[in-house]
Parts: sequence; C-alpha cells; structure tokens
Amino acid sequence: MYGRVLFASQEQKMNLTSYGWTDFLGAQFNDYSSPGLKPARVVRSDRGEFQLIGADGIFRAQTAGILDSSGEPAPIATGDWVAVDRSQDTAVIRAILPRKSAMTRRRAGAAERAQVVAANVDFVLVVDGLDRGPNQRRIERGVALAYGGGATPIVILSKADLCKDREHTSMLVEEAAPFVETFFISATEGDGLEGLSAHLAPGSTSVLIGPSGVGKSTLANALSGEGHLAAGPVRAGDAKGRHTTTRSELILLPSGACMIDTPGVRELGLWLDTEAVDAAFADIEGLSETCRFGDCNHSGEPGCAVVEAVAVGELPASRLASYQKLLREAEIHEIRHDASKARLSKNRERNFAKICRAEQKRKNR
Ligand SMILES: Nc1nc2c(ncn2[C@@H]2O[C@H](COP(=O)(O)OP(=O)(O)OP(=O)(O)O)[C@@H](O)[C@H]2O)c(=O)[nH]1
Ligand SMILES: [Zn+2]
Repeated sequence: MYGRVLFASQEQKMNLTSYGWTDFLGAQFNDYSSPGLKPARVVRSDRGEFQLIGADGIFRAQTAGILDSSGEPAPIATGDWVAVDRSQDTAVIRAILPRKSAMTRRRAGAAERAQVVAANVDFVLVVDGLDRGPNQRRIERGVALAYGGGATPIVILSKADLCKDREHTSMLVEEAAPFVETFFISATEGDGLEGLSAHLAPGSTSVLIGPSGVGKSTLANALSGEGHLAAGPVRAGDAKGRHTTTRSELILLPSGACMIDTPGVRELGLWLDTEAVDAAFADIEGLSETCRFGDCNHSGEPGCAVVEAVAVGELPASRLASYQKLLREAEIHEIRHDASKARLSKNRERNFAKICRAEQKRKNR
C-alpha cells in the first residue's frame, strides 16, 4: 500500500530533509497520524511554546495534551518530529513520532522522572576546555551520557589555542575516551572547525554538552558563522562563564548539519544508565571478560583481570574508580526510576479500582 502524500512538491520535501527528515520517518508518520496532519520538527521550545519547521517554513504551534504510554503528559522537546494539525488558525501538535534517541535530564521531585531535553540527536559533542583541562573524569561522564541518550559521542577539546602540549593532551583524552573521535578546536582562531564540520553529516543533529564557560556558544557561533547564539565573557579570575542561554533551539548550520543548543543539556545533570557506563568503559568491559567470576565487581575478588591490569600499570586506577563511581550513580538512577514507575502504576491501579467500585455502586442502585 502507498503512504499518503505528505508533501505538495519535491522542494517541500527537501525543506524537511535538510532538517533530517527520512523516508523511514515518513513510513512511521503514516502509521502514527491520522489524515490531515503534517510532519514538522520542533526547532525551538521555550516554556511550553513551540516553533516548528514544516515543509513550507517555520511556524508557531501549541500542544493538545498529548499523553505518553504511561498516561503522563508527554513532554515535547526540541528536535522532536511531530504530527501537526494546521487546519485551524493556531497550529496544534497532535502526536510525537517515536524518538531514535533522546537526551534526558533527571527532574527533581517525589517521583523522580526523566525529562527529555533534546530529541533525535545523532552526535553529542562533549566539550572540555583546554584552558584548564582535559578533565578526564568529566569527559568519561560526558561520553557515558551520550551513549545513555542513544547518540554517538565526539570529544571537543575547546580553546586549543591555550593548549601547550597537544601530544600529552591527546594521550590523556585517549585514556578517558578510547574509541571516541576527538577534535582540537579553537573557535576564536577558527582552528579545527573544518574537520569537525566535515564529520557532522548534513541532516544529522548534534547537541553540545559541557560545563558553563567551556566555549559551547562560541563554538556554535563559529560553526553557524552568523552569530546566532549569544556568548558571554568569562568572569575574570575564574573559568565560569555567564549563563546566556534560556531557551532550547535547533539551528541549521551552513554545512547542512543541525545543532541543538539547550540549557538543560549544558548542566550535565543528565540521565545515566548502567549499559551506557559500560559502553563508555569498553576497555574495562573487555578486560572483565577474563575475570575469574562472571559477576566480578573488580573490588578485591580473586582472579580479577581488571585489578591485575591496574597493578601492572595497564589501566589507571583513577579510571577504574571513575567507572565504579558512574556505575553506582547509574544504578541509583535506575532503582529510583523503577521505584517511581512502580509508584505511578500503583496509583493508576488504585484509581482504576476506585472507578470499578463506583461503577458497581451505580449498577447496584
Ligand atoms: N582562548 C579561547 N577562548 C575561547 C574559545 N572559545 C571560547 N572562548 C572564551 O570562553 C568564554 C566562554 O565561552 P562561551 O562560548 O560563552 O562558553 P559556554 O560554554 O557557552 O558557556 P555557557 O553559556 O555559560 O554554558 C568566552 O570568553 C569565550 O571568548 C577559544 O577557542 N579560545
Ligand atoms: Zn574483575
């Protein structure tokens, strides 16, 4: 069977293709939406207000109380592909297409839940500044977060103009992020930008993570070449930058790649899971295959290949400690998440029981 006609012309389709639209999404769209709805991507979200890019350009839209699979209000994030109803004066988002990846943040509160801050992300650019760094622990964490979101990490060593010893720096970064593509970049001097641009394919979506002041906005500006995003000066005396971003925004770079700039992802307060931590420490995972016990925790068990690797200087002890720390953190996330999920479904069961009792009473009357 043929899908519905989604675009009036090839040119219209191209408009969305440049933002990452694929035939795969087209097929999903046909499954998920009812006639009359059009595909669009969220390019900006600011406290419940959305700007979308559709086949004929950018427009504003509202949501219509979409619920997720567990009956909670579904959060719409920058980068989401949505089905939108444009038959009325105000465009209304009716459905969110399944995400291929999502960067999520822990949300404080009794029921700890994850909040999506950037959706459908291909690359997470883990930015670390060479005015101080490289900070191996932070890089490890960033790489794990990228894997946790289902994206590919890329390490960006920013402010490379301030780096005195690239060889030594490379060695340290290689230790913290083996198998991860790494770029030395000086956004202020325009150094290394071309290599990075070439790596970010047209239609792909990247997001920048890293602490305040490492140069994320400056990098995004340099890549966009238009001064799209406001960068603030670092306060004298420390390396903390001013917070300049308040909303979450997806921009199309001249190279054809998309980039999401969002305060939520900057804070690094992102969701971790144990699988992602294992992926970020693939070297330790590899070593552990020869530990005597299959469930070895690498903390003193006999025949532990990981501790042995530390003893002979093959694996830095600090990296093993970092792995175990992140693993613990991820386990706590997972336990809390499961607990709050269980709590939610309990509530729902209770509500359901209440409805059943009320219904029974009504019948008995
Ligand atoms: N020397 C040097 N300084 C840079 C470079 N890139 C950024 N900076 C400086 O670092 C400071 C912080 O840069 P921002 O781009 O605002 O940092 P940010 O990561 O976006 O910070 P937040 O918006 O607070 O998250 C600014 O003073 C920049 O001029 C670089 O490549 N070399
Ligand atoms: Zn072991």
